[in-house]
Amino acid sequence: MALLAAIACTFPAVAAEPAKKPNIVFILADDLGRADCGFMGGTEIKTPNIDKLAAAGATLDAFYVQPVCSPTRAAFLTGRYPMRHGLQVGVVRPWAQYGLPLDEQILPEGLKTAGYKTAIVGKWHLGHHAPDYLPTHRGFDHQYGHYNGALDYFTHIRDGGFDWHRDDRVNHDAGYSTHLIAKEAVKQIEETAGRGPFFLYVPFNAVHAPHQVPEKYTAAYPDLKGERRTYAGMLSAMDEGVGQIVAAVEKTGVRQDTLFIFSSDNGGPQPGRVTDNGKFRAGKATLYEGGVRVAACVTWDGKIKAGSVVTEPLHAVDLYPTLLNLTGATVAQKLPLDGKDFWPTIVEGKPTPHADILLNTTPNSGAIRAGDWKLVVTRGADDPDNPTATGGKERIELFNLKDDPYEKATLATKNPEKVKDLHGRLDGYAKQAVAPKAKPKPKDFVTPKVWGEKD
Ligand SMILES: [Ca+2]
Repeated sequence: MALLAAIACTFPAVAAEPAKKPNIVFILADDLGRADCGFMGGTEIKTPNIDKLAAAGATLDAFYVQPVCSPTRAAFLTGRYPMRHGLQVGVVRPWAQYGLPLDEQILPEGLKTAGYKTAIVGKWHLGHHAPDYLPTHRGFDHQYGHYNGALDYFTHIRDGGFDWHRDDRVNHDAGYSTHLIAKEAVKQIEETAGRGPFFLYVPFNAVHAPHQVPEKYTAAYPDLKGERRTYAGMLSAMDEGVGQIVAAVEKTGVRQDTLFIFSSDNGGPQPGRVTDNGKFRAGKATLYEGGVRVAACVTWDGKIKAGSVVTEPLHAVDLYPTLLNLTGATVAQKLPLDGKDFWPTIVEGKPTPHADILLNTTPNSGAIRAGDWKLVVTRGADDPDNPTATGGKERIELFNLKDDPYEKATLATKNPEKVKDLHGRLDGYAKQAVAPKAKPKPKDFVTPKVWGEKD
């Protein structure tokens, strides 16, 4: 009896309380320079709210995304590299007759199986030519914002078509889109917090071109010039919105139960003129670090160590399995995943779960990172109007990112074995790619009055 009692004490009959499912707030900036926020070393532009959020959690120093907008969104929503979706070249342009393929089981669909309320507030950019491709048909309970990139921040028009929607129906809320997105995100938090777990995805169209902002935001930057000054104001406006979102989470009493993720969807365009990617090479639309290694942080009070820095390489595709595992979702992607659960890397300091990370593969280019080594191959320029054409002779660059993080000197000729290894891995991925879907604008294309709605 004494022995049984001892066993009973060691193994209590009452099961441990299951971990509480966190609310997830994912704030995605658009075309943000890697080094423009204070938490990534920026000094010119004031981002106190984003910095405060980052300081409360982990900064991701080697978080990789795709070189442009749509593919990064496809990657994190599916856990699969965009070359599997035909989205590896360019973005989903206004006239595109395709989107994120419908056989993908995307993140909000998985989270709903774990009891989550799901909302997208901001930019979709994954297809709007047919209703089945719109967010409310793809696992989002609620949608607010726009489908295209690069819309006018005040008129909400892109290429002559109106592009502002609520629950995938035209909406005429007036105002600066960064303000509208922040306001709606706050409203969503107020309405859902404390009523079960929620996933709130907030892809701001800030700080993407066209560079537009109410004048009061640029007043803080008298020393900056031209588009850089406007961009700084736009980032300040987005930072203010981030502050409002975090405040709403705190005010509703769910901060301890909320995981925040902040990232850019690609590196800064026009680095050195408009954006600042720090010392990292090049910017948006390239496979150099300035194009794909972005500003990012994750914060969850009490779970992720405040002030920590994760230097292990991770990729946007990892969010899918990481978040589904965290939330106990039971139904997920039926298709093979590229992403891996990075939670142990972030909270326990474990190494990256990846043997290698594909940065992209197209008929004209490709890049892959394995350990400290990175291979970049270029055969020609990726052209969304002719995405399956292959270019000329292949140029190969090999970098050791530990010794040369800014990709100044290729080591390809000195390390033929390493080139062979990485090129073999890259070719292995390339063989699995489906043809890029991008096409030129059809000559007879007529812009609808409202994007996503048939005239
Ligand atoms: Ca972008």
